[in-house]
Amino acid sequence: MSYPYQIKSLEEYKKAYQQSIEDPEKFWGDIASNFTWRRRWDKVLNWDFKEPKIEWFAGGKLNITENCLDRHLPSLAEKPAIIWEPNNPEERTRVVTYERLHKRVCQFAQVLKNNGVKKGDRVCIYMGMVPELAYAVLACARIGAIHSVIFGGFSAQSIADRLEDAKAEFIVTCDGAYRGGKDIPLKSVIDDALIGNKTVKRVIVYTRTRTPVSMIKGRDVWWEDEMRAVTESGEQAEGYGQIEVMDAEDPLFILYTSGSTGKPKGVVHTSGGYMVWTNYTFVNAFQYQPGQVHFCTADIGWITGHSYIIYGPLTAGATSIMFEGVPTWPDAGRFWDIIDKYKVDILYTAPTAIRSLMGFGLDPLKGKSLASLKVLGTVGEPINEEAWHWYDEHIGKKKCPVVDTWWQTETGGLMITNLAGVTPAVPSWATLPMPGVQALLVDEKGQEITEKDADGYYKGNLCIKAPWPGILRTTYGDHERFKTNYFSTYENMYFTGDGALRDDQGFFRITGRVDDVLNVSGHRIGTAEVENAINMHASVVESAVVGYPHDIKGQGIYAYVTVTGFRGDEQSTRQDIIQTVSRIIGPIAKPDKIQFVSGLPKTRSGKIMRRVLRKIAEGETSNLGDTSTLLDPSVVEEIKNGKL
Ligand code: 6R9
Repeated sequence: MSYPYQIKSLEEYKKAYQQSIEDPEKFWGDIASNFTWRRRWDKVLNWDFKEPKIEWFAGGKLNITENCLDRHLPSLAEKPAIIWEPNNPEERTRVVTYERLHKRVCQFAQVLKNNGVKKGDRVCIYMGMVPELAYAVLACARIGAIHSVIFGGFSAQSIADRLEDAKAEFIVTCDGAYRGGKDIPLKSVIDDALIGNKTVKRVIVYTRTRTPVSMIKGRDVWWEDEMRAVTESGEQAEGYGQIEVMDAEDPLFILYTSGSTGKPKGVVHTSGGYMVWTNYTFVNAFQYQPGQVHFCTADIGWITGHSYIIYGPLTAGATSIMFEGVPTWPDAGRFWDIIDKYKVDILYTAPTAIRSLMGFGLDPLKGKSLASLKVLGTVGEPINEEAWHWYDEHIGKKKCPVVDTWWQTETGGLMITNLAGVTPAVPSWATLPMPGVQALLVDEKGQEITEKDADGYYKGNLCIKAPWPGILRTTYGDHERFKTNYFSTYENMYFTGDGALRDDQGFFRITGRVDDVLNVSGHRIGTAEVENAINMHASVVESAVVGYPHDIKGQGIYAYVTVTGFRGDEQSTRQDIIQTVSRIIGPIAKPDKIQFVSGLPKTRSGKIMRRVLRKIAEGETSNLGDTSTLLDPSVVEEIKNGKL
């Protein structure tokens, strides 16, 4: 594999950026020509942010799995596509070559077909990090079914909501999953999610933990039986694992993510643009070289796993590590062991993981070489300088460029990042936009910021002026919501929800969300979602949730709650509320702090003044700003003085 579009110097970056803005159609058309298409596109880009409508490579026909698998077979058949590291380091690892991956994906594609899955059907995938998860994702893509992967930490209720929203008819799951010292009974969670569900026709269950499961006749089948049936029926059978030729703009997947209001929304990505974008950003930001081993520590349940464990690396013919476990089990040296074991070249992880590992000191690094590392990356949340330097010094030994990659579920791939060793790195700055990304900062009214603040930076809300190939195309089943969420705050711009600074060189530093979305350990959670879950508890009258700075998680969840009374004492009611949130959303959304209050600070029109609550949660009680519009300012005094 060679990547003629890999940028090799700052000059080349500047040139590529310029070209991508001046003539995006030529720029992206040239790059897309390096992929396998069944039919060339008629038009590289059609767009209108007002409608909004975005099409890349319209009229083009392809299948993304042909680009991930088939086209590599002549040269990379024996090369590892996926190296799987089990939760338990004593268990056998699995090396899946491109040839084997191709075969397994074709087989499972046939299994899906045998079970009635057709092009456009939604298949929900709720599995642990086993290679079969990657097979399932790619098999869906191969036959044109729309995959919707749900992270294993979400509750039955969250799954039920997503199944309903996507009107999914099929589920692929596991009996259970191993994560550190825990066994998670995935199938049993699915069973709970399916109570009352009328659309799901088939559940395919892969055996991982041998946890007892209840298999429902006519609905549930075993992965192993289905795969055996396919292989025994003769691999050469006509149509076996056959590719569905997709339109460039056919949906590839739905991935649910939290917004500032309501339930999570189903972000829709399509085939052609997403393929080009994940590949282009992978090859450029990490400066991937053929033969290198790439280790992205994310779960495939998040966009980072979709784009940088599966699609980006595989379209590039890379070797991608898939790790089933957690960084601190059996001990805090696990990542470092994996790096030495497989001679990992690129490590891509989250600031929260770095901070948590920093907390163990340098002992877990003793005896680890880490000499294979060439590039380090971070994603998911702003990285503080201390963590950046620790990563650079103790993991990269000051010889590996650190790329700080800012992007979102909605952007499909990296948006603002330095390119490893090619463009400058600045601790805690994401720095420069990728070619094709026209980022700008605006004020509340949508006017571009032209004046610097007292510190010498431009400061505002981060927007993007024109589409890049990986932009989301809609929110599933609700195009109006897509418009309201992303294109209505500011006219003719995609609004990211993030605030940022920019310096004179055009470098960006992302400061965090400016909307009601929290970022807890790199996971997006809407305050409204957590409030709704808290409010389900029988003793709760109302609640307000804000984020506060947390040493390891980046942000913690702080809930102000009014109750009708305590069942038992305060502490047991607190535990009950936490349990409720865990049931309704999942353990990742559990509040870190709950403060019981007699009332919430509301304006005369009934709006909760979150600004004030945020300040109190941050411990900044001296300057709460103007509270004169509050209905009852004494509430603020009480909350300020209240103990946790
Ligand atoms: C890929 C991913 C998106 C939100 C985004 C921003 C935050 C991501 C960041 C970062 C600062 C970085 N974020 N990367 N903030 N620096 N390098 O994380 O997608 O789960 O949708 O979250 O994460 O606030 O808006 P997603």
